[in-house]
Amino acid sequence: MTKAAYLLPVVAAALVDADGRVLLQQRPEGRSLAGLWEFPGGKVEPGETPEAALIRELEEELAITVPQACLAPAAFASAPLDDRHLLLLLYITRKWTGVPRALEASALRWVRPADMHDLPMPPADRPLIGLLDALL
Ligand code: DCM
Repeated sequence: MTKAAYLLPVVAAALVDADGRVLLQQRPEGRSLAGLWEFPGGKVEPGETPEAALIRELEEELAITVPQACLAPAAFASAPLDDRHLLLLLYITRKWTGVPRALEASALRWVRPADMHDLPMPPADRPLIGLLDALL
């Protein structure tokens, strides 16, 4: 019997600064995909809306507050992950409160989409670079 596909919903943010650069964070040692540069975000927990999950993740990971009205869904991509399939939904935001701090990541970096091609990124994040470049 074929195992049912198991989708893992993940949300992430492209935080865009006044110069059109986007915040990436480096996944820490000891976690899956360690060392790779990702759009900040994480899993949508059962019962959570994607927007609520993203607001929670951005507070937990970066200590910033993003008003829900400032989250614009922009693009999605998917990638196999172990025996599951990760579905990554990317939101663009240009407005938040607080200065991003790396509470969970090993480093933060502001990067133009055109320069992201040179960075190692998780498989679901990589296809979003071109879309982001076209949108910003
Ligand atoms: N993930 C990803 N790209 C992101 C954020 C997360 O591929 N921008 C993946 C990494 C993990 C899973 O989603 O496999 C859950 O993330 P976390 O470990 O941060 O909760």
